[in-house]
Amino acid sequence: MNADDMKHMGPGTRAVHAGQAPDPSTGAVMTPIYQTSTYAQASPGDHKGFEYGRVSNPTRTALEGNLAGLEGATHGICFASGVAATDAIARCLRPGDHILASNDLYGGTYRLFRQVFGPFGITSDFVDMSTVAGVEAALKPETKLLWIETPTNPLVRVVDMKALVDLAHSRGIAVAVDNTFATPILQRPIEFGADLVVHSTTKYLGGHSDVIGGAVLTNSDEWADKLRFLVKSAGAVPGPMDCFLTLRGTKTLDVRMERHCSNAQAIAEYLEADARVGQVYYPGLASFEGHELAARQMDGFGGMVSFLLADDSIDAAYRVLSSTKVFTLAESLGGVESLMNHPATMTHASIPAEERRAAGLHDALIRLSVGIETQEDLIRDLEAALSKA
Ligand code: P1T
Repeated sequence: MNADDMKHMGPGTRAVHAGQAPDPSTGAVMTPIYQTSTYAQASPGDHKGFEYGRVSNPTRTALEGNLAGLEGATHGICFASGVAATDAIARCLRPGDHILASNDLYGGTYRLFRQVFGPFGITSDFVDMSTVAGVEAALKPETKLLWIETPTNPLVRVVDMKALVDLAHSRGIAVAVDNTFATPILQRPIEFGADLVVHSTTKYLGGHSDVIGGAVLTNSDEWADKLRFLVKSAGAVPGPMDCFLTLRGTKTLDVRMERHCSNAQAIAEYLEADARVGQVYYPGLASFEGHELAARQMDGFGGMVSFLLADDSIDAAYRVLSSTKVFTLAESLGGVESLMNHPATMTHASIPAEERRAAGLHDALIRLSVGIETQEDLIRDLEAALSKA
């Protein structure tokens, strides 16, 4: 199937087939792991489209085509990690430029913008993106990039992509959406006008917690050229084995997301009904602020749930974080196995405590990445842990 055929296919078909065809030299149905650093040339410049492994690799090309197909993009560019993908986009800015990002976002993105790009004269601010007016007020004449996460990490706030894209484009500002939490099964930011879609493929796309990777998907030839130039020149590329593992992961993305969503919905409802639990953050709850917007712009509410205990002390949170048997206490998310995380000391520790708190991220917040295990086992595990709170 070519890219035109693929446009008419559903997400499950795209996940399995986009970017991949039987290997032309052997007919191998699954994309081989082209474990090579270089490619033979018949005479200088006479080659089969591949010259050197940093620039391109057929396993990587298949993954790039697959991810582009899933996001409805014409270009896919893969990186060694999610932060390497973010880094490449920020490298396209110039000293004096300004990034406006969500104040609830992955801590590593904050650290990259502030501590790595700040000293090069690229400034950044982090604001609540729940209202267009709030974002508009924070824009500066030098703002060149609007960085959206939706749902956000870790408070799963839902951001109105269409409204913010319209605002940014009216000022000539590029929009990047980190779609890691939603995945292209649940939301495709390009449909809302985003210029760039970013993924930590380490998460749901890989899906098995066994590989680190990142990707940028775009319909812009200009952005794709800039990013491919950076792939070649800065070299943060994923190896062929990692691309193969990620490609193996995306084949089951559609079915995995169904289970992540149904398990997360059941867990969020269970937690909301329990007196030992305080606020529950999940876009699938009718009581959640972003619920209606999520229902409009997403095809499901995702697998990430955060919550506070009614006793919102750190001690009580630590007791719960240390007493589960099915949920594993670990950073990361999006794998088949359920994980539990304490953002304040783990994934978001690089954001200064005052800024975290001002953004609504409580020190005792617990974040769940709900896996695909049997639902009753997950709920029993949480029940036992809550009894220790
Ligand atoms: O870990 P890496 O593949 O480099 O991806 C960075 C990244 C980018 N964007 C989002 C929304 C992310 O959540 C992450 C990584 N996040 C975690 C490790 C975490 O546990 O939140």
